[in-house]
Amino acid sequence: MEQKTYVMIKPDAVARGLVGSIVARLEAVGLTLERMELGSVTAEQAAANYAEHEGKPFYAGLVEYVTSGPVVKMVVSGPDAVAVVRKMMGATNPKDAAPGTIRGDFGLTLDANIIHGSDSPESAEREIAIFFG
Ligand code: D4T
Repeated sequence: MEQKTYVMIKPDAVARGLVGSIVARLEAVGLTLERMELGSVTAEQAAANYAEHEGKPFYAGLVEYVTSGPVVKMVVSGPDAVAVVRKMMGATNPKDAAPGTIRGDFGLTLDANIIHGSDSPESAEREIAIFFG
């Protein structure tokens, strides 16, 4: 089924110059870049995006990290785009992510896990509204 998903390259990955490598992988499988923007995440956007984690011990660090520098925000579309991007990202913790996945190949620790991708079509719709208005 044709879907849209929200994908975000996180600050450490942008700072390390990984944008091209990551975008190339998304394009290589045939996903379509509908929108792409380099910019910052506001505290309000971070709070809205990570509302499910509010109150957890890692929440403050997570918000601080995602607002710490420029990110690349994208809307990506294609057949089953939500699941395809999640598969390409790999496990949340880069140390557990399989080689060949984006987190497995480019990341090392959970607190800087390279990339975000929506976990359902409903999340995608919500997140696209948060980050693209
Ligand atoms: P995101 O939302 O960044 O795509 O990641 P996931 O969907 O794969 O994972 P998540 O929502 O469980 O975690 C969101 C974000 O919080 C960081 N985190 C998570 C952390 O720093 N410590 C933790 O213990 C957990 C569970 C990493 C990703």
